[in-house]
Amino acid sequence: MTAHKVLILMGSENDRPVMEECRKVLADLGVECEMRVASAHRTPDRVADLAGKARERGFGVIVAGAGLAAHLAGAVAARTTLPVIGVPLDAGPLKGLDALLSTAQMPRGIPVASMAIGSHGAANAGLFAAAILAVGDAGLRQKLDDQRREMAEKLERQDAAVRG
Ligand code: RP5
Repeated sequence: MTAHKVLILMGSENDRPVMEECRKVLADLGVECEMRVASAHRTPDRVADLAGKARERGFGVIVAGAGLAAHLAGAVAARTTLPVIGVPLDAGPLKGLDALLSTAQMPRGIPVASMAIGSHGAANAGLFAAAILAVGDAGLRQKLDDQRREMAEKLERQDAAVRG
């Protein structure tokens, strides 16, 4: 069975406004997703349960957004071989650098893909999740190609306006 859904996890409801960017991107592409709050250190059993059962529940990719050095993406990846995309969030004095390092610097053996800090990373996590699912879904691939073309056309119009 081809898995088409994306599970979006976040460490706190306070992460939600940024992680909604991921959900919006996936909704625009018609990709079904489920969003849940689960913390690597405050609700580790929930994280383990969600990650461990994700494949059998039909998810093909997991996106994990967290701030500070909460290492949610790594904790999720420890429980599944589904692709895990981490979104480091700005939630403290280090402005997300702590979360970036805890996501990007995973030790060999348990990989996570790290996006940029904050809303650009959350949106790109949605696009990257869609790109992974599109490997086995020609319709989704076409939607991603169409988006890229529209983006380029918009820049061409901007260039024409600037050129005068
Ligand atoms: C992390 O700690 C969460 O992902 C959040 O970004 C950060 C702070 O959590 P709250 O105190 O806002 O719940 O686990």
